[in-house]
Amino acid sequence: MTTPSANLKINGARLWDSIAEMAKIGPGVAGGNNRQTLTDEDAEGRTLFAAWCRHAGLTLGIDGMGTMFATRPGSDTDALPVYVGSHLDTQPTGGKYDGVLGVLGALEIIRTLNDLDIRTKRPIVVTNWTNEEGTRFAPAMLASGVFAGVHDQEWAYGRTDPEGRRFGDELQRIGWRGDEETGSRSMHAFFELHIEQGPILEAEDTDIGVVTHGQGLSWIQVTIDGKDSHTGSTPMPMRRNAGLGMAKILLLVDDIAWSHKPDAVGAVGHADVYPNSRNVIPGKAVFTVDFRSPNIEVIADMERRLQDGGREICEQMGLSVEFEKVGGFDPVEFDAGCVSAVRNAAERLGYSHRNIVSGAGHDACWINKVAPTAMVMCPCVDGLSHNEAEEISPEWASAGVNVLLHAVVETAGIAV
Ligand code: HGY
Ligand code: MN
Ligand code: MN
Repeated sequence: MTTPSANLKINGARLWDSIAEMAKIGPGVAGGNNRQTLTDEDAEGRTLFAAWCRHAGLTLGIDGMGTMFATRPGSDTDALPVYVGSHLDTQPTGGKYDGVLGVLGALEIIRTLNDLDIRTKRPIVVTNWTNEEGTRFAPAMLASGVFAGVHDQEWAYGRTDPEGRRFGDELQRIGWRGDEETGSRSMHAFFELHIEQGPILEAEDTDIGVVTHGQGLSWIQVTIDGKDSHTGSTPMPMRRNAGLGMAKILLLVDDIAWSHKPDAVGAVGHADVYPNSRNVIPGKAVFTVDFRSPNIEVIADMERRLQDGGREICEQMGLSVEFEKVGGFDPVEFDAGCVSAVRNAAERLGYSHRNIVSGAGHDACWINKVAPTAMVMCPCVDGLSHNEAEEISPEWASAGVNVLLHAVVETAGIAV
């Protein structure tokens, strides 16, 4: 390992300008972004990112899931590359930094090494993973999951959005379905910078989160069937109200999560009732439960109690209910060597730092299965994310990318 000197720093103004430029693509309605995966806006963002990569002298490769790999050669052409990146797709009411900071921060590393004419031994590959968010096509981290061998690519192609459009067709439509076999690349290591999306770092006035673990996640889609009928003329005892069944199960989800405080969390962010008419008792309800915990036994307990309690609720109400696991991954422990490279970088650069467990899922959680992986986190204002008001400071952004730069350069080695 080569230790870069503490005065090796990025161009923070250039990074901030690039983030602002990308934020113009797929604007939201309240200052954030709506650049959902495989939409025309996603395609526009990819085109801008690809142009920046070419301008930085990088060679672009695209795999069968549309993931973008932009390579800067190293002096040792046989050495496995160091990969660094995140995702450019956003939530429908997403912020400007979730994922984007990690991709454009990785590009800023290249721009900085170019400015200083520093050659690394290992190649460096800047990466934009397709469909990290999983909001249009469940599950989250879909492309990195196929890359890591967790999902089958044909299964992923068949995932549909709320309008019934297939992932594979939409990838073809926007022209970003690559020829490369997904998962055929080998990595020496993978690093991802991401905003914390929680309140800890800001509350503790800490610059850097050294991510040692990622909590596990379980997405369970619940389908309740009752009977559509008139909201006015149907006597209460005769109703089979799927919407009411959903409401009772939402309360059960909250109770289950609280019963495992302080670490477990649970919520329902997606819910549809049918026919969704003001004067029709819903005959059907479909919603997704999102359970998370750093402890795999706790996740299993929450899943079991959801099903047992949900069946009991629906039986009492004359409703039928089905549960389908539509996403999930076990708690993750990141690579000790890569985590040390992140911690050494923060120390060398004089940034305050602390170990942290990632509350959100990230592509790094899957890539950790196929390569030594670690993450860097920076604070975000009020810990707010998946909200258009998501905000970070230029200083936090630069600190995060400086640490990422040092961890990547230390791991890639400097050619003499
Ligand atoms: O759901 C997650 O944790 C990530 O933001 N996709
Ligand atoms: Mn993200
Ligand atoms: Mn996100």
